[in-house]
Amino acid sequence: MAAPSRLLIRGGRVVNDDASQVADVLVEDGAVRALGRDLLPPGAAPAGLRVLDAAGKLVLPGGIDTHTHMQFPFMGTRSVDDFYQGTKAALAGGTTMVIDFAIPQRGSSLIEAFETWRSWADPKVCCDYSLHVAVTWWSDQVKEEMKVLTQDKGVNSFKMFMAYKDLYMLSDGELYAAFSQCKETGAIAQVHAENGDLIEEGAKRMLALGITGPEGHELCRPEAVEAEATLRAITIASAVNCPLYIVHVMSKSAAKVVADARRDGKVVYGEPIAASLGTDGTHYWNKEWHHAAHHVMGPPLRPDPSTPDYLMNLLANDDLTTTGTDNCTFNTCQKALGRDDFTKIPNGVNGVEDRMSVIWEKGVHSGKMDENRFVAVTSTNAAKIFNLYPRKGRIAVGSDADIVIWDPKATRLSWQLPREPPRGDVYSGGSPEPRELTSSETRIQSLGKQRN
Ligand code: DUC
Ligand code: ZN
Ligand code: ZN
Repeated sequence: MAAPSRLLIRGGRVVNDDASQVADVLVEDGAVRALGRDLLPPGAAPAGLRVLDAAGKLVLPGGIDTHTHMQFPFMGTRSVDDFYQGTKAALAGGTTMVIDFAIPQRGSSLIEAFETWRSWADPKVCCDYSLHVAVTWWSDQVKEEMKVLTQDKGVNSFKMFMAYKDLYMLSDGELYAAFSQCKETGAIAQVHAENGDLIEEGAKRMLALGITGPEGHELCRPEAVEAEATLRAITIASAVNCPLYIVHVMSKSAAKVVADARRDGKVVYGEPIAASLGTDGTHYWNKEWHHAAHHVMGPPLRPDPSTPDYLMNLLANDDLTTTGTDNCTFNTCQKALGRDDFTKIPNGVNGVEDRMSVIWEKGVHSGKMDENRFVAVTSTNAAKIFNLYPRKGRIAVGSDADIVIWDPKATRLSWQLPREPPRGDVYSGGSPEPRELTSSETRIQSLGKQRN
């Protein structure tokens, strides 16, 4: 039998969402076995024990990215971070678990979609993962499959789209039915909150005006389109007493709707993402088409430059609860599918590697939140909402050893997009060979310099 893997993380500051303490952490077979001062007496470490000195560092529960789309078949292509590359990027940034989405086509089985995503992820993932399942149509079969997924497959969250008309969008009646089934099964209901009908009309209007570039993507779906859907989803969920989780809160208007609802006593959670906390939608007006197109996602980043700061404030004061990324990366060739029509630009940005450092820089380093709130919004709150706590989201005896040693003084520079617009295949960082960009290379340039 192989010797058990033992690791002692010595002298770091262990940070949970509710308290911090200087302590050693002993890990055995992937779990925390002991936590306390001076677990190892002075002298040589016993054979088979690896010792890591964490003095001056923070020892954090691994980050949980609540929202990714690895190797997602979408808008005529497939997102370029697969479950290997994407989860490797996650680990590089301090995230030890991602929650991706199994998304069935209309009329297809939810269970089959779940199994398909598992067959893609299982052989490739480098970190822990779980799946939300999307409800993209409604029938008695869907209702039954939601029950089977929650009872037999460990699924505890379902996402409903209010946008992507004729592809994924549900009507209000279907939302009502799906929320009711979430309530019945004890799963948490999630929504992509944007008014799909208004987006379709707005896009036609922009194209008729001759606006074909990435700026048309934001202009056809302004903040009110997101805020309206957010309020409608909350109203419907409230009618069936169902807790609701709003994915990718991108605008001040939508965030205010969430904050007001919470003030009114509704059980609503809002999830801003690394991109909306780190940058804004002024990039859609960048002269360089590819620069602008790499920021296209749905819902869009907002041109109001005070948005990232505002969302971070609400994350700090608990109006917003968790953080994801919507990591759904497309390389420059893929983005070019929409060269002449913004509605064909594959929607998606990066962030899985950057989320923790963006929130550290703009949340903690800026003075808006302390280290404990940082842990809450990057890990613990997600673990609680998605039924993973306290195995995940906490460093305590018995918890999984998903541990990040975080140097609060370290800095890292973001990768810079090339000055010259890339043509055809992309050359990155002076590399002589054209190749697909990885998550970190497609990083949004404007996330800027980050301390982690
Ligand atoms: N938004 C994106 O930008 N990409 C994937 C799906 C979504 O809702
Ligand atoms: Zn979405
Ligand atoms: Zn998404």
